[in-house]
Amino acid sequence: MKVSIFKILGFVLSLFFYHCQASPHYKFVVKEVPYTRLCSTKNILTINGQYPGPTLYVHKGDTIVVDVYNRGNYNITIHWHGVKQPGNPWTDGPEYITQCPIAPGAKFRQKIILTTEEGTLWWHAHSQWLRATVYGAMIIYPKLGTSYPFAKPDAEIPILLGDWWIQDIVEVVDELLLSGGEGNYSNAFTINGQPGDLYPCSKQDTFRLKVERGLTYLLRIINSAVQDMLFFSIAGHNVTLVGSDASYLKPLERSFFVISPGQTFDVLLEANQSPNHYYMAAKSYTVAAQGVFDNTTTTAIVEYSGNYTPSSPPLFPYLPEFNDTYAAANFTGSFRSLADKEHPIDVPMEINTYLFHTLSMNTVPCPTNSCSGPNGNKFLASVNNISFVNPEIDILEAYYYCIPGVFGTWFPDFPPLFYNFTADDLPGYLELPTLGTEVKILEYNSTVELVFQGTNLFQGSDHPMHLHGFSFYVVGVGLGNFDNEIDPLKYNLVDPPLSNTIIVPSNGWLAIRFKADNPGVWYMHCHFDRHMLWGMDAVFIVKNGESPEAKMSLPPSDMPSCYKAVPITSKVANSLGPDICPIYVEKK
Ligand SMILES: *[C@@H]1O[C@H](CO)[C@@H](O)[C@H](O)[C@H]1NC(C)=O
Ligand SMILES: *[C@@H]1O[C@H](CO)[C@@H](O)[C@H](O)[C@H]1NC(C)=O
Ligand SMILES: *[C@@H]1O[C@H](CO)[C@@H](O)[C@H](O)[C@H]1NC(C)=O
Ligand SMILES: *[C@@H]1O[C@H](CO)[C@@H](O)[C@H](O)[C@H]1NC(C)=O
Ligand SMILES: *[C@@H]1O[C@H](CO)[C@@H](O)[C@H](O)[C@H]1NC(C)=O
Ligand SMILES: *[C@@H]1O[C@H](CO)[C@@H](O)[C@H](O)[C@H]1NC(C)=O
Ligand SMILES: *[C@@H]1O[C@H](CO)[C@@H](O)[C@H](O)[C@H]1NC(C)=O
Ligand SMILES: *[C@@H]1O[C@H](CO)[C@@H](O)[C@H](O)[C@H]1NC(C)=O
Ligand SMILES: *[C@@H]1O[C@H](CO)[C@@H](O)[C@H](O)[C@H]1NC(C)=O
Ligand SMILES: [Cu+2]
Repeated sequence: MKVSIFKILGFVLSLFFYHCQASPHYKFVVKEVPYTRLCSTKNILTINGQYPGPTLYVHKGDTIVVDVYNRGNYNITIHWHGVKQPGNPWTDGPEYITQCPIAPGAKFRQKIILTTEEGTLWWHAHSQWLRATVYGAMIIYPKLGTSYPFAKPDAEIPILLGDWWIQDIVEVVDELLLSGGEGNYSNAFTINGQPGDLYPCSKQDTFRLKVERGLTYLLRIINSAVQDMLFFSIAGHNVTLVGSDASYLKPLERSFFVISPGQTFDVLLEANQSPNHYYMAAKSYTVAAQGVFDNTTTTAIVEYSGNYTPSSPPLFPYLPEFNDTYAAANFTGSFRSLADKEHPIDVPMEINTYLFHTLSMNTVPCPTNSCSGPNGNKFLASVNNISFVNPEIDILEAYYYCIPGVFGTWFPDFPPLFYNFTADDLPGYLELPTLGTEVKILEYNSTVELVFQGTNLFQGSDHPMHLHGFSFYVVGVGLGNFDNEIDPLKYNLVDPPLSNTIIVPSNGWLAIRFKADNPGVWYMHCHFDRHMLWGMDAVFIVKNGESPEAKMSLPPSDMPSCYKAVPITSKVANSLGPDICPIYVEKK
């Protein structure tokens, strides 16, 4: 058999092009697989059988395609956390916001459009709490031919912080909904899926990071826990934060840090200590330190190579007290953008849309005080006193096809009532929220300043707020009530960090700015899944602009739809008005 030289050359060339083509393609098969942790085995949902799920490796500016096959028994959606997806809310993922869930047996081809993001992001399920096991890292390298704004690290390691529940996660949520209380807490935290040495039946599988003295490691750290902010530290070593949420920062050297669910950090670890075994450890940061919470500690081991007798057990790092708000706020408040020639910032300076959102915990009465929340009441949560209720048809579909009666457009710019938001003794009647499915409509290109104000209703709490479709500049943060006269004078408009998830401090405020230049439907929510489930979420609709680039793309052909579930009586008659509906299309 003769094989022509051209065929061989062609094969070599095709390999070459396979590796540098701009549109990598991934296959995600959602399926149930048994996993054993903490001495007990349960079936968990995974992608391709992996827990944590597969890492996506991409370059800045890539567009990638992921075919998601749902071979599990639950409705599911997948979200690409921190990817702005310009004009393409269709494959963003949050259930009942931009799509109906992918039903068991169904498939959805999701396009992920990267633009300015560079560093670390992640992907996770965005339906119920399925992200407890369905999550993975997304590593975004600089464009080919460009480099990091720091010396090239010798190796890069994803560090996914997560949690483990002995109970089935769907049962946890069902129980929580039924009882109206807080439900169960996680039983362990994990590093790369492993609880570590301090838990039963876990020691043999503890994650080990082998290092060589003199080398520098880029840790790509993601907090994928369902419910907890985490303190993190490595014994004997300071680490240097150089990026967060796929945007570079001025280097920040610390002996420990705090990371909220949804946040991602790029951290340099220099292996510059005497060869030994050192624990890396994480535990909860929570202001509810007297209440119930997962107070366990997860560990992994940093192991130097070479001949030596390691300390046994490995050296343990200092971690602050569970409720050390000062330590947490000091760290988060110290982030600064690089803001240099190669990484210029673009903070909106002229604001035309001012928004003020109160973030509150709420309670509502239950018949015969039968719920397991405080005083037999049921827990809810709200933004501007509206506890968000998921619609049956997703908002994007209702918006695009002008389906009436799905959502209202009256999400308020300001809370209905101004009171001392952070007072110690707020009257109980204020804890009752309004239920609603309201959106805030933004004109294309509007410049938005949004101040989050944490309230002390029921109990103050930190809230890691996450916005889909945008990165925003964090221009100010403080404790107590926001002062409209004084606080804006102290804004950082020079080198504010660019984020997609940020901790609004307990009984404090935080101000962000962004330009609404991404047409579509974009979810905003607390990244504690409990708070999100209770209604601490809201939706922005950014209208189409004039030019073709300023318009939403067309829906994908295999878009999971809830449309058929609801009979449409009138074709176009809609309560939203033609000004809001971008296109009138009759759905087939
Ligand atoms: C799955 O999603 C469909 C479409 O929204 C919905 O009708 C159905 O009730 C969901 N099933 C479950 C178990 O949530
Ligand atoms: C919480 O989890 C435990 C097992 O870990 C289980 O026995 C219990 O029923 C669960 N629910 C509640 C409300 O505690
Ligand atoms: C580690 O960083 C802290 C600041 O967070 C500094 O005070 C300390 O000296 C540093 N330690 C080492 C060993 O460099
Ligand atoms: C964690 O909480 C349990 C009971 O809730 C308590 O017995 C234990 O001492 C706590 N552990 C730590 C490390 O605080
Ligand atoms: C942390 O909790 C302890 C009790 O567990 C309490 O004494 C202390 O005041 C709390 N600290 C803060 C900063 O709230
Ligand atoms: C953090 O703490 C240091 C040392 O106490 C202080 O100088 C700095 O201003 C604090 N930064 C923030 C943002 O709180
Ligand atoms: C609001 O409440 C806080 C906490 O109790 C208190 O320190 C502050 O003085 C109050 N502010 C006003 C304007 O009453
Ligand atoms: C929220 O709305 C409910 C219902 O209208 C009202 O009873 C409650 O006082 C409001 N609370 C606040 C903080 O605005
Ligand atoms: C939106 O803003 C961009 C950048 O500032 C500008 O180039 C563009 O013309 C604006 N478009 C509209 C419709 O205002
Ligand atoms: Cu929250």
